[in-house]
Amino acid sequence: MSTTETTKNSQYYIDLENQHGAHNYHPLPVVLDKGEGVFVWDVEGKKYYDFLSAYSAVNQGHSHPKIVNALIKQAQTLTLTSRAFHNNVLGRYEKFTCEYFGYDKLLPMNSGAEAVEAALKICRKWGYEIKGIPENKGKIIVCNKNFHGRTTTIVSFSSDSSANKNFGPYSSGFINIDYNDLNALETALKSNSNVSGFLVEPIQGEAGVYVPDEGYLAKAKALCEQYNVLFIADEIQTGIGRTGKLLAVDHEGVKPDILILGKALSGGMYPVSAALANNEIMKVMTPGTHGSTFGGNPLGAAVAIAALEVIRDERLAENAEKLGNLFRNELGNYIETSQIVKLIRGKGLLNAIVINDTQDSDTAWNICLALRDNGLLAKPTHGNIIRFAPPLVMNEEQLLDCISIIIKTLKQFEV
Ligand code: IF1
Repeated sequence: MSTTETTKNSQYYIDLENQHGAHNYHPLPVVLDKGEGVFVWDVEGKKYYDFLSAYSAVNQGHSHPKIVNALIKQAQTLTLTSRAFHNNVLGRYEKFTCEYFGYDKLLPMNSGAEAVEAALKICRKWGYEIKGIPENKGKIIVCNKNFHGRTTTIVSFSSDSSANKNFGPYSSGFINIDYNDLNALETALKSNSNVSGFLVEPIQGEAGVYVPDEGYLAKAKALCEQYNVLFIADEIQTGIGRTGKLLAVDHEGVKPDILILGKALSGGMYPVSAALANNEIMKVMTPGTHGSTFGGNPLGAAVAIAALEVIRDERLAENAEKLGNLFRNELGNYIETSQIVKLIRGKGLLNAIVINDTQDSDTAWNICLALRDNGLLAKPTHGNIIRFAPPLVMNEEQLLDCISIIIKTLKQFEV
């Protein structure tokens, strides 16, 4: 039966995905067809506040005009050359981004996982060629409850069985320790002389927005220096203004040896990611050691320059700091008397509430369905935790409106 344009409602599109798409996600039942700033609209024309920001990829707001214009202009000129030849945008992007974050060199990739994989390869090669670790004996320390992407090597060191079950045999060369545990890190460093790096999220996003103790990142970096190990910060979700500073590590003044960026590096406009490091580390990456068809393409490079300029010029990190404090204070007041919410945690505009129910309960999911009905989109992470991460362009009036929607919705679930 052919459907006319008017009858193509949400269910039509959900059915299409269900029939023709792999079922590797369980999305909230809402079908979006427009985004602008902090708002998205569904195919029935209903307007929502976006409180997920595509997992912190849309920090600059949906379809930011400056980034859209950069995309259109470059798309009409030159989109892809491969790295077989130079182009007139990549070098400008590399210079701008290296100066913006304070590094000598940038290795351009596309998805976050690709940038993580590139960082792992840089770290391993540095371990063998600079630190002098015997070849193929290198180890990289990672944290339990990590999330760094979905490749077979990355899921090899995931502690989440749903992320790696039946994807073996697993890559070796990783040591798992508990997050936010400096003794565990020092013990691992003391008892393994072949460690080349420590890969860590400054805040564990997927695990449920776990903010480590104050000083954890600085002391971890100091331990890495003491044992001549590279401190690798995965700022794909926490970076680019999300936590109230340009980078989450900036809250502790920590300078990673390798910085990994993605998501909002392009403002959610195009897959752009990167690994940044100084010359004494990045020099191990010589011609033929790494690459990618789209890595460093002029379209992504032009978009990324515009996306970073928006973060800088609109002072979005500062806005995230201010609005994040307001968000936690206002919700914190409500939570003091709530039976359904245990706590709120986060930094800047990366926050989460823990629902007072078991991990396998569907309460958090049902709360997100009710939030959707009340005009705000969010999604649970790991059972009973709901992540709240609006675009950083939100203003105080909009945030207060969202807070009232969230509290009104939570009250529907109070016992
Ligand atoms: C999914 C999670 C968030 C990331 C960090 C690397 C990557 C991510 C800290 C890989 C990606 C995305 C992936 C997406 C959902 C989302 C996610 F739930 F998976 F864990 F945000 F928390 N490092 N996170 O957060 O970047 O390859 O995706 O570009 O896979 O379901 P990517």
